[in-house]
Amino acid sequence: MVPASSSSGFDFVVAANRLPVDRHVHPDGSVEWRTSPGGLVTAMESVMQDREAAWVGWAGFAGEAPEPFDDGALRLCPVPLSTEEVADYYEGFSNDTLWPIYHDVIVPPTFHRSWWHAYRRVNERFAEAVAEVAAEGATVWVHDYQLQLVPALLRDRRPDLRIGWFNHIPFPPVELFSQLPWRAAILRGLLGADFLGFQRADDARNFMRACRSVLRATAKGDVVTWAGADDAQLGAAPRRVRAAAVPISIDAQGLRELAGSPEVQDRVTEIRASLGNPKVVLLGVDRLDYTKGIRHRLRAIGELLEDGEIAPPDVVFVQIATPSRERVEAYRLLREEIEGTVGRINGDFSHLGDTAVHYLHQSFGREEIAAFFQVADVMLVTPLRDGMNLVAKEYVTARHDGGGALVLSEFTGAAMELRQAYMCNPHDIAGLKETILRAIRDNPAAKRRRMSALRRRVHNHDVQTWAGEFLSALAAAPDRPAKSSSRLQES
Ligand code: GDG
Repeated sequence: MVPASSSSGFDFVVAANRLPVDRHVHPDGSVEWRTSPGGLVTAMESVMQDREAAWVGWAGFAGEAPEPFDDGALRLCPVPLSTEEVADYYEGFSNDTLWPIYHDVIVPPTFHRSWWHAYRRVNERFAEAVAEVAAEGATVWVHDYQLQLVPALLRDRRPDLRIGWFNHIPFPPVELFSQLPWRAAILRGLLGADFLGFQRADDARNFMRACRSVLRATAKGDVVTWAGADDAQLGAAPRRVRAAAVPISIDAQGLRELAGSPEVQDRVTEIRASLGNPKVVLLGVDRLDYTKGIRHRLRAIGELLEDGEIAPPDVVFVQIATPSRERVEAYRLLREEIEGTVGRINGDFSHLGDTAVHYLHQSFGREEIAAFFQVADVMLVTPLRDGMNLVAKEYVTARHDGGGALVLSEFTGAAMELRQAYMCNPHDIAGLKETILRAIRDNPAAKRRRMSALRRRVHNHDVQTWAGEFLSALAAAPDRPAKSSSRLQES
């Protein structure tokens, strides 16, 4: 990457709800920004080389935003959110309206017009911030469901830009999407992009169907053509927008190196010993979210204990449930329910010194998670719906010793790629129980063959490949925007 300094703007701009850094305030009041661990930053690094790049996003706390600052070669541009906007745009519309609709309505979505107004206002602010820092003809990569209006709002301000959007979560079937009172506005927002990337081909197809049915647009192959007749934002000229699957992945090399480091290896031994050196460790690692199927998983584990198929101290289940969205009611209820279930299971099946279910409602460092993956003989990834699920990809990569087994829900994006996993339908508790037992009891050679194929797949399609594929698709998108002088006129 080259130093971010250009006064004429940046060639490459990322817009995401969050900046890739977290603020830490020390006891003496001094502030430190730490890069948040995660694949997105690594992916962006690989595509930002030799470009002047900026990242527009919320800094993670309400109130006034800090001035733009540099993190290495990257310019970070914080977008402010008020306390009310955090509640209405982020916790409300993003996480309590869109999130449930986009995840099969596992819990009922909440509709509030005031939340929608906040969502639109914040999207405008993001579009404004990107428009200010992007150089003439720059490439802009907008991320995720929190910013679906940004593509059109940005094109309106800056028709010279090449705009791509990637959806990290599923795109729902039109029958569910149509519940949204603001469905047309959201589609119009997205159609301001040149290229729309989705996790699965089914998500892209769902989007195309929604455009056809809600906007009466023409959708052929993977291109939507729409004149935007009733939309001032897009103008009258028909636009052609491509929508296709570009499945996300992980920083496989980084994780392999971390997993193999002596410190992590030491932790693997320590963790196994703390669990009483069981014969079989079953593991779940999820944000505590109703999409992740933790309740169904616990139900299956509880019944397997009851049937006497598994029992501590030989077989133990560890569930890491990272705290998430705790101010949203559905998440509070989920936590209560899960913790009640864990308590009941342990009450019934644990003995002094032999715990059946180890439940950890905590966040751990990356090293610790990499160690847990290697402790797990069977990894349980059982979401009811998940855009991709990076945990599945991380698990098979962290098991560089070739051991382990992955139980994977067919309702994850990862299931489209990780075909050699032990596939399950988490709604089918009897089937889930059988699959878990098969993953425990299958012969080791068969398990190793599966794991080796899974590891190869992730190795060949890592997060760097993903970012490269997305940007190539964006560069080749059907309608090259005309260079315009609008920005120069503005300044
Ligand atoms: C969204 C989509 C899509 C978890 N606990 C800890 C921890 N983690 C890490 C995992 C993994 C990440 O968080 C979770 O990623 P997922 O993909 O599983 O799920 P979402 O957070 O729902 O992400 C999803 C993803 O976006 C990317 O496009 O795959 O479908 O819902 O990396 O390892 N990391 C650390 N401590 C923890 O306690 N350090």
